[in-house]
Amino acid sequence: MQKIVILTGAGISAESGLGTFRAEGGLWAQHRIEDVATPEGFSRDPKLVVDFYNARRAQEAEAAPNAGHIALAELEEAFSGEVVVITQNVDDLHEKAGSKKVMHMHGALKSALCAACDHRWPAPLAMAPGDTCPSCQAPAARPDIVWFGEMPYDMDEIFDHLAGADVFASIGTSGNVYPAAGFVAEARRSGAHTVEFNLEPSLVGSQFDDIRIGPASQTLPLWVSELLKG
Ligand code: BJW
Repeated sequence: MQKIVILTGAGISAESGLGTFRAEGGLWAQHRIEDVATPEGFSRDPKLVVDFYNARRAQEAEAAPNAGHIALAELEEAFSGEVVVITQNVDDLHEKAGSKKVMHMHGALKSALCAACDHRWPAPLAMAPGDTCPSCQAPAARPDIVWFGEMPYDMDEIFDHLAGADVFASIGTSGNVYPAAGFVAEARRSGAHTVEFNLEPSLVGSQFDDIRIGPASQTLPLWVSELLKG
């Protein structure tokens, strides 16, 4: 076994106090997806969208990684092969836990993006609609987040990792959103052993070889110690 590819979703950060999307009372119960997670919503009401991400950036600043994030960082440190974390999460808890190879396919709260020239820079804690781009000076700053209808980041590299995976693990994601929900099928096609970690089987749960039910803060440390014992 040389390569472990890990997909994470909102569930891994739930025990750090960051809300998931589709749970009862989750983010999508409080905000309409069309209003805060689409380019059209941003054009209609940029202040609503910027405030939504400002609030989440403030929560991120206070949040600490939990035992699930820490177990994955320890795996990367101790495993003799390669460990790649592909996260749908826009928070920085994998990095805070010490993971080095982290790909943020849906963007990052800590980053701002210029809608005019695609320049990226570190986002201030509070962005404002019409903030100017430090590179081209256009008043076109937006949160560096992948909204519905936009292409997730680093897809070519991600599909290369999936094609080379010996183990594919999916953690705390409901399987509602593509292309991430299709990664298990891709990894299976490449012959990877596939394992899901969730409180309940996800929408694509039937495609996994193994399902570990329970909070990620408990199931991940056990799995990591199994892997490292060989
Ligand atoms: C625990 C736990 C604990 C709780 N321990 N577990 C029809 C078919 C197929 C696709 C489409 C379609 N129509 C449209 C599309 C495309 C669309 C899509 O998928 N739509 C669906 C709704 C149908 N996708 C897109 O538009 C994407 N772009 C795209 O497809 O481009 C074209 C393309 C084509 C081909 C290749 C590549 C690209 C872009 C998607 C952008 C998603 N953006 C969001 C918001 C922005 C980020 C943010 O604000 O944070 O990303 S939506 C939201 O959902 C967010 C998340 O990253 C994403 C996934 O959510 P996640 O992480 O799964 O959270 P939840 O809440 O759903 O689930 C949490 C899970 O954790 C639950 O299962 C719990 O049980 C579990 N859990 N506590 C373990 N302690």
